[in-house]
Amino acid sequence: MLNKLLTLVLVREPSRVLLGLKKKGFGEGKWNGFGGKVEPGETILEGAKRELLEESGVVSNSLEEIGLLKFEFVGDPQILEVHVFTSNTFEGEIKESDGSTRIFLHFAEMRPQWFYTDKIPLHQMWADDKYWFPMFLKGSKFKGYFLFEGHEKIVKYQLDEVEKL
Ligand code: 6U4
Ligand code: NA
Ligand code: NA
Repeated sequence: MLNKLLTLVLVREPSRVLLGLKKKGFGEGKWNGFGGKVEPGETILEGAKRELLEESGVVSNSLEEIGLLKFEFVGDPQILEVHVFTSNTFEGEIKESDGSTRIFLHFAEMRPQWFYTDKIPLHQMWADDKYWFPMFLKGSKFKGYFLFEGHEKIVKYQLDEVEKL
């Protein structure tokens, strides 16, 4: 069976990372980067750029691929292949939560918010993030495999810092 291709984009400044609270669907209730399924006819990079715009409101022309993560769930033959990108520039306005946009944001899939790099909400993120986020924060590239039982428990994993993906 073919892997399911997904993207994940982490916009960052030197001391902050932009995350979104997922309000519905896969990963509901968790903070994460922006991303989603790669659609037929688009490249993985195009998919990353599109999902970033749809979910956060900003455009990045400097996405750099920094991670490749494979996820398997006990009892499910499908492997999720998540291509992780980062960007340290963007254009446009982040759809952040303030009075004027609250009604609109009520219907949005993600609620964006900046987090200082020493205050990443790992306890409200996917369980694998605590392993690879430190690698991302220090500027390393990484490749990993995680086997989940349900959506919270990691049964086994392998994770390596790499020079090249
Ligand atoms: P639709 O069906 O359009 O609402 P779409 O936005 O295309 O969904 P979605 O939201 O299902 O796709 O994508 C899942 C997102 O979650 C992607 O950005 C990848 C990310 N993701 C999935 N498993 C993850 C995990 N274990 N750890 C992590 N991010 C994960 O940090
Ligand atoms: Na998504
Ligand atoms: Na999508």
